[in-house]
Amino acid sequence: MQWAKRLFRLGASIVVIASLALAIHDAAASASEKEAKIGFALSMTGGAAAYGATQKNGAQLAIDEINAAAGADGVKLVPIFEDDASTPQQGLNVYNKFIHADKVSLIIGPTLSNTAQVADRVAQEAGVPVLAVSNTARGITEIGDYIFRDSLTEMVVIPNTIRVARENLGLGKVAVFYGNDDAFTKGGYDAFKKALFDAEIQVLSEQTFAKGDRDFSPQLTQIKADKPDAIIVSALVEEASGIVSQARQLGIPATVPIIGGNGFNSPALIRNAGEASEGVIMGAAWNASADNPLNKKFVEAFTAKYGTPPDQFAAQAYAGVYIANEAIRKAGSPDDCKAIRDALAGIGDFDTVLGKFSFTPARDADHTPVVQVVKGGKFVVFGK
Ligand code: 1QQ
Repeated sequence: MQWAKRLFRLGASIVVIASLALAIHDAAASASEKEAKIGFALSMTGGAAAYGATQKNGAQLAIDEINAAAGADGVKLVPIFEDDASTPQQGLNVYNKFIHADKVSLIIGPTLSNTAQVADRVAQEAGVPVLAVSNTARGITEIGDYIFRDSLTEMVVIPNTIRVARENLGLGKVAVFYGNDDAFTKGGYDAFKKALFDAEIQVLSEQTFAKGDRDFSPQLTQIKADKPDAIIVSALVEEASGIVSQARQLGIPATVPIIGGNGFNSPALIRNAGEASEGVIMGAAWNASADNPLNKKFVEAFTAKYGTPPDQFAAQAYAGVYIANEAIRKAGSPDDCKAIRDALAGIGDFDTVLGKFSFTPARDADHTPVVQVVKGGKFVVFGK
């Protein structure tokens, strides 16, 4: 018995010593390995959660691919995912954690422009570069020279949407419906208003709603009475889904198309509004059918990994990680924020799933927009 006990204790000590030695070895190895911490502030809860979930999947896929290909002397990307809860306050908390506790090299996010407007200021002040992958409102990159985005702005996408809609539908007069308490929905409204004016399309009436509204029937009843050729809507997907469903329930016929902005680019619109979403048109930065080899590979890999095809938000997040990785590699030192910022500014003609990618001198995205329509429960390219 005594012998057995001693033998057991001896065995246990050997295990402890061996695991200590292993731990020391691991620490030494990781100290010599190059790592770049990237903070992801994405909406996992709240009104923008439908966008955040797919952004996270797109980002994770890119990180897995990059790290698998990095090799022994390559830089490993270490993602830190946090929920910005779709609110400016939580976005700010997450940014402060990334900057002061995690000491990240770069931040990707936040999901909403409304959050970016507040949170990006602390990153700019701290000199930590930010790459937005879904902010489309005006005034985001103007916050400062550390703020970049790979998401096309509504000021670029919407004039194209209106032009294509007019050419294909012959719009003469429309009603406009928008959220008046969010940076993105208000910015989208401004962009629509200007594009409609430039295209000489008459605006019969303007209606507003607020975040979290569920009943849109008073405004839609007014819109129905105006008899527009189309309804222009600037909304995030939760409210957009309610507006689309209720418009058809109130008897506004499918011959009066609903035309939306970037908020409509989530499959959640089709899930929530079902049949009523058929024929809804929206401007986008990307469509799944885009015929470039990187995009085909991405759509296949994403579908295989998650069992569902990617949406535009997944594509922009995936492209964002590759753009960030390119800048980190070019910077030469994975935790030098200033060098990473400068390398980001120098990115041009870079192959991505969004096509050849360059930043404008104002650090915005610069590539061709598309127009999508919901057909057979899918987003397909609209127009000639
Ligand atoms: C913004 C947007 C949203 C639709 C992103 C999810 O474009 O907030 O700028």
